[in-house]
Amino acid sequence: MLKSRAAVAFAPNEPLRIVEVDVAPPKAGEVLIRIVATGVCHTDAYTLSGADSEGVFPCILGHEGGGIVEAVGPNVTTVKVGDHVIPLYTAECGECKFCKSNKTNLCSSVRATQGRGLMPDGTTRFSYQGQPIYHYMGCSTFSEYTVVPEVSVAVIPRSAALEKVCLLGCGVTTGIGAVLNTAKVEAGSTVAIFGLGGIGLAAIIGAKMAKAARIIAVDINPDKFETARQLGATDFVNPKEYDRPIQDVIIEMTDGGVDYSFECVGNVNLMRAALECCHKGWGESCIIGVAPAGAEISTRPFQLVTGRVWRGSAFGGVKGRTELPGFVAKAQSGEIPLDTFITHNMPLEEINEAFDLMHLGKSIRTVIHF
Ligand code: NAD
Ligand code: AHE
Ligand code: ZN
Repeated sequence: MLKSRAAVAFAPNEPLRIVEVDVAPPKAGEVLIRIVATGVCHTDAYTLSGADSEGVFPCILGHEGGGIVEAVGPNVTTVKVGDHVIPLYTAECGECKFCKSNKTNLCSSVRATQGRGLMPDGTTRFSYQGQPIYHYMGCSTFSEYTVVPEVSVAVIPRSAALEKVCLLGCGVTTGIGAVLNTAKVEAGSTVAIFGLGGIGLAAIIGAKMAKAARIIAVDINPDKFETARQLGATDFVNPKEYDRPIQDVIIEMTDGGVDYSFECVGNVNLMRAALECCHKGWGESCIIGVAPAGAEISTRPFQLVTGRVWRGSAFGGVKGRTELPGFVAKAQSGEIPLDTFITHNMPLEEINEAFDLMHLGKSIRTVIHF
């Protein structure tokens, strides 16, 4: 057993507690990673809030990490000790029906046990005072040491700064990928992005990469607009400044609606607005935000009958083991400006402050250093 400092979520809605947990060695097909740094994503806060139907406690949250392989279990062939890696919450086995379809990145190899906070053999590698601690999203990056399946590891070049490229483990890749991989935005398009946190700002980068002509940034926190502008947004809309539905405002601004919209908040009313601000005949809306368990989306079917398309994106449609090295290269060349996202850096001991800053709308991403 290895001792590891970890921020443990003992119960929903309680601050994380920094304790020393025990980490069992990796079993067959598993990899032990020393996490160097991790981002804090809104999905961690969502699960901590108790709204996640897959939330199991006590657990070690975190899914936006970068680290170095410390040990590998039997039969591991594609990852070795010393490799620099990003853990993946969307595995890539290359062999399941999903991986082989070439239509989705949603690998099924470890997803069922992952959703129950377990390793593929149905047990946990973490324990505290002899009691099991659950894994989270197959990553649990809020621990100095974590164990993940081999299929959930993307190997990246050693030259990449782990305390920056950790953000490619979720937020930045998700936003960019949703635009480029899922929606496949074309040059000249008009795009609306709802929510300007880590995901929405990354979607702006994606829209810029796709050469969108107009990028409309929507947020109720006007402090987010300056960063959005730096990244390439051309128009800024604060729904609080209008007393009519925001979809009507955007339709008016765009001579009938946008070509593409992205919901990056997790609010079902906003998802409806994002769909309904799309242009008749061809506008497509992509849901990225995660809504609470039990929430449902609605619109008039007529919206779809008249040509709008509603779709969703998980991890930006990105197959992590294959595609993350390309994202890392773009970050290293400056095409993906990760520094713009890192508003705060802090040690693990202060991680609850990272959640506070997120809830107050004062951070884009806090990077936690071990
Ligand atoms: P964040 O908290 O950093 O940003 C959310 C932004 O939305 C904030 O700027 C906030 O001011 C804004 N906002 C809140 N209510 C709004 C409203 N009514 N209208 C307009 N803007 C509003 O969060 P994040 O880390 O960027 O994550 C965003 C969402 O994406 C979350 O739901 C998260 O769980 C989800 N997510 C999904 C995936 C995926 O693969 N599908 C990946 C990562 C995150
Ligand atoms: N457990 C949640 C599902 C939440 C969800 O949709 N997660 C996204 C990633 S969010 C990352 O910040 C995702 O990838 N979904 C696809 C998948 O396989 O989980 C719930 O609501 O039950
Ligand atoms: Zn995330």
